[in-house]
Amino acid sequence: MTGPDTALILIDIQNDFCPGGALAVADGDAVVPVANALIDKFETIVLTQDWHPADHSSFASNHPGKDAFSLIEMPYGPQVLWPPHCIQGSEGAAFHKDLVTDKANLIVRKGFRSAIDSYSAFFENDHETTTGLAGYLKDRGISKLVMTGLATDFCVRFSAVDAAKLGFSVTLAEDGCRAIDLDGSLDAAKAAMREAGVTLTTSGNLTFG
Ligand code: VGL
Ligand code: ZN
Repeated sequence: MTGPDTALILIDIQNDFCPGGALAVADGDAVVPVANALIDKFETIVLTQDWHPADHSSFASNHPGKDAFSLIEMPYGPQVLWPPHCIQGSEGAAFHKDLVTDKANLIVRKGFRSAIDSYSAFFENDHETTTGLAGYLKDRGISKLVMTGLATDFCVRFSAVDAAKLGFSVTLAEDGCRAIDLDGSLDAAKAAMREAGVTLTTSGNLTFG
């Protein structure tokens, strides 16, 4: 069991990112047993849940003439357009049925404002609007984070990098992650995480101290 200064953050382990989902990540459901095994080792567990209104500006369907996986410029910077996914209250937005969610202390929903996406669990895509998660963790005396989930190159990447920038010690369990991998985005994500000081390892190699 880890100490009270450490939390497990499980990113977006939701139906739409698993095989058969609207934005399926190859082998996405393979992360579920890895996440469940980790849950037993932590006192503090936070789940994130991608949670979009149907008119969300990250959906290609809300930009006539634009294709999914193309890039547009938003007031806050470049944004990939996605197939509609994780619509609030839908089955696609629900956590994978085998994920053990009962032990979660907090569920952080993100991407709920139509005008702005939120990959990171800490800041929306303008990199300024906070979700409040850092305050929650700091108030509880948590300084170390273990992260895993979906997708490595988007929500996991930005959550891990933001957490490291905020001063948390961040370890990524790579076997509990799967990537979308658009145009080299997985390699870019790994480089960005390493650059930010995130430790990349596997769940079997985590050292708890
Ligand atoms: C994600 C794209 C759009 C993710 C969420 O969880 O990585 N990716 N929304
Ligand atoms: Zn999303």
